[in-house]
Formats: sequence, C-alpha cells, structure tokens
Amino acid sequence: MPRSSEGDPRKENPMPRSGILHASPYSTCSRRVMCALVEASSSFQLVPYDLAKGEQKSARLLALQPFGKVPAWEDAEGFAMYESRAIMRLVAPPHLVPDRVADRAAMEQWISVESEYFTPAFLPIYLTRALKKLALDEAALAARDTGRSVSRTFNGGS
Ligand SMILES: N[C@@H](CCC(=O)N[C@@H](CS)C(=O)NCC(=O)O)C(=O)O
Repeated sequence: MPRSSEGDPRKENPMPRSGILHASPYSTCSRRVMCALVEASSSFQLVPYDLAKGEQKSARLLALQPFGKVPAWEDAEGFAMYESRAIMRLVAPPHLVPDRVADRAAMEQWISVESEYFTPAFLPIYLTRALKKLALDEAALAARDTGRSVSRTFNGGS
C-alpha cells in the first residue's frame, strides 16, 4: 500500500503558512518559533504579551494555551495550537526537514537535546544575566550536572 504524505512537512508545506503568533519577544520559547517562521518566509502577525505583567494569563491567551504560557499559534485557515517545538514542526519550511528517515530521527534527537539538556542549563543564565541584569552564581551553575553535560557535548569540556 502506498504511504500517505500526511504528516510529512516536505509535501504538506509547499507554501509558507501564515497566521497569528501570540508571543513575547523576550521569551526563548517564542523566539524559536519566530526563527522558524522567518526561515519559512511566513507572513505572520505577532501579538505581543508582557510576561512581567501576567498578560499570558489573559482570557484571550488561555483560550489558545490552557497553561497560560506563550507562544500560541492561530493559522489563517483557523487551525490553532501551542507548544513551541510543535509549532516549529507545523510551520517548518521543506528545506529544514531532511528527506531520509535516519536524518529526520537525528533532527528529533537534537530537538530533544535542546529541550531536555541545553535549555534547562541555559535558561537560568539568560534570565539572570540578560533579563534581570544580575550577577551569576558561577559556582552554583558549574555544580549543576546539566551544565557540565552541555559543556561536554558542545565544547568537549569535562
Ligand atoms: N513547553 C512550552 C513552554 C512555554 C513556556 O514556558 N513559556 C514561557 C516563556 S519561554 C512563559 O510563557 N512563561 C510565563 C509563565 O509561565 O507565566 C513551549 O515550548 O511552548
């Protein structure tokens, strides 16, 4: 039986998807989706939310994202969803998705590494230094196992 192309963004996404992205420009979750949309040359409207003011708990966003977080996506075709990495897969331009199954599995591996290891190690640094403009507790960060693993993976450090 021939395999359906359903679920294969290389065949389903010949044109960039357009829609509305509910997001905060300062949030890393929002920015990864914005990167995918820009890479896809999508014409999207950004509806900004001020997280410091708690705007992500507004009725409008809760109707799209029941956990009260950014980002959330509404397609021009009326399809809505949340979870940044899932939205990335939805809007991904064909050239970002490998043809071979093994290569697509490797892509999923690195998306998992990003969510499970890189982001938990990086986020405290980003929040402290970039957003709050405070000094880092380097010793506490260095002692965290995730930080060491990330350093080993990306820098060959110990
Ligand atoms: N797994 C979710 C995480 C969403 C998330 O934690 N968003 C953060 C910004 S990066 C947020 O809205 N924080 C505000 C809050 O928790 O009230 C995703 O990837 O979309």
